[in-house]
Amino acid sequence: MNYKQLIRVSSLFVLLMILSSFSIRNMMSNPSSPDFPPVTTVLDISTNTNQAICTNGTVTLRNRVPDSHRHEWFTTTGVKLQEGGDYVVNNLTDTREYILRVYAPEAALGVVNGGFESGNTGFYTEYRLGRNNSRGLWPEGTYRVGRYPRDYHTNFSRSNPHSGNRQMILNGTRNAIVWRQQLNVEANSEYIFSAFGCSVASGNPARLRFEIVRANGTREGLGTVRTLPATLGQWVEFRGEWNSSQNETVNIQVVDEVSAAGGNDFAIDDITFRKVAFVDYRVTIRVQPRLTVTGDETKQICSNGSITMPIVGSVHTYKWYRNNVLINGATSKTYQKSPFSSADNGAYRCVATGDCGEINHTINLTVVDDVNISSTNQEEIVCEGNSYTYNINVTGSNLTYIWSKDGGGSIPSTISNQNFIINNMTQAKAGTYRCNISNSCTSQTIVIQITYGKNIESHTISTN
Ligand SMILES: [Ca+2]
Repeated sequence: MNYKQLIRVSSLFVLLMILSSFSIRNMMSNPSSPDFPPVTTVLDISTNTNQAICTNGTVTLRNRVPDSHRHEWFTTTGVKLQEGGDYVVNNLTDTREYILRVYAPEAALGVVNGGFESGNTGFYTEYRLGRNNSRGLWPEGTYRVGRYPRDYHTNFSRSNPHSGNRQMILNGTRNAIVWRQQLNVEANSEYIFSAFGCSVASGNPARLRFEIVRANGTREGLGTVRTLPATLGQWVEFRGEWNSSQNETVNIQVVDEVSAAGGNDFAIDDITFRKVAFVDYRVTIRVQPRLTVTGDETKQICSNGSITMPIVGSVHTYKWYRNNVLINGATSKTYQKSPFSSADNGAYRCVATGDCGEINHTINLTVVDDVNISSTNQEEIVCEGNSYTYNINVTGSNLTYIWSKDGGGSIPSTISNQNFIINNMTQAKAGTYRCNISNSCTSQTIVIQITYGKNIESHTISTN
């Protein structure tokens, strides 16, 4: 996979792992809530971006991009937070985005036959081409490209190429250019020069130096000069970084610094010179507030009302209790009964549990019962001087009575609340009386119609 392919694949699934570990403390407003143990969660951001990180929690951002050469952490405004390593975000307060900038080498840049699979071609060397036989590399300063070192020197190892079927095998000599190739580089770019080397005969392992020879002849070393391991056939990678300043043609080369004639026999393979590019990966840490609730409260509702847990935060489960008895089936933020009545008065405690804690809240509930007049409207003839009494049957909480009378005229002082009393009937007291009975929830009206009845005078009619 080259780096451009990697970018495409990576855009499909961000290869980031987040390790979050946070302990939940100081989150309970109600001391009766159980304490939560410290929680350690591994978040795979590609699949689980919504997993909770609680306020004041700690998250470790970890680079999980394969083949990354190095990486840096940035804010979204371009402020560098850290060079390399895991980035730890402590004491999270709000949802925020972070950028992981990953530098990785692109496909090999123009190096021809870096793995020597095409044979003895594509490169320059100051070594002489040895003969193609088992004594071909006898004198110092000779080389062959082939399968096994022993094919060209009876004292050399029969070790495999680093990859493929060919490697460059050398009988080392001091300060001669082992391998050189010319390449074009772009301005202000970062490159990685990499090659593999191993010893192929005992004694005086080669010490390889990697260099860039600039167009103006300046030599610039890459990485550190390294001595090959003494173990024959044990390949090690040499890797050096180089930053270009301008577009130019350079030579990249490998030089052996060891002058000894005995030993100093080695092989190289898989030479690459790759430009380093970066890709930004964005990750958002969503911070969930810890569950919070204000203190216990007293609440008055109507029969069709409901009570709601005034909680802030992400909750998974609710449990409701009335006077400490679990209410089966009450598992929502809001508890509603159809209808409520004053018989339901009591202390309602809700226990809410979420990603960021568990919390209690108690609502001391009073239900206002509906106004319900069971009496019917009345029509009555009351004779002058007589009395009339009617008591309205009504239920409901906190009732208010408002009497009115059609056609004007004052309402007798004997009429109050549910008691309709008329004494010593007169014409003026006749009329349609209405009583509106209400509370904070409902109201009803009853009508009492009083007609004046005049007494019939008795006369003696005489006839003659
Ligand atoms: Ca090879």
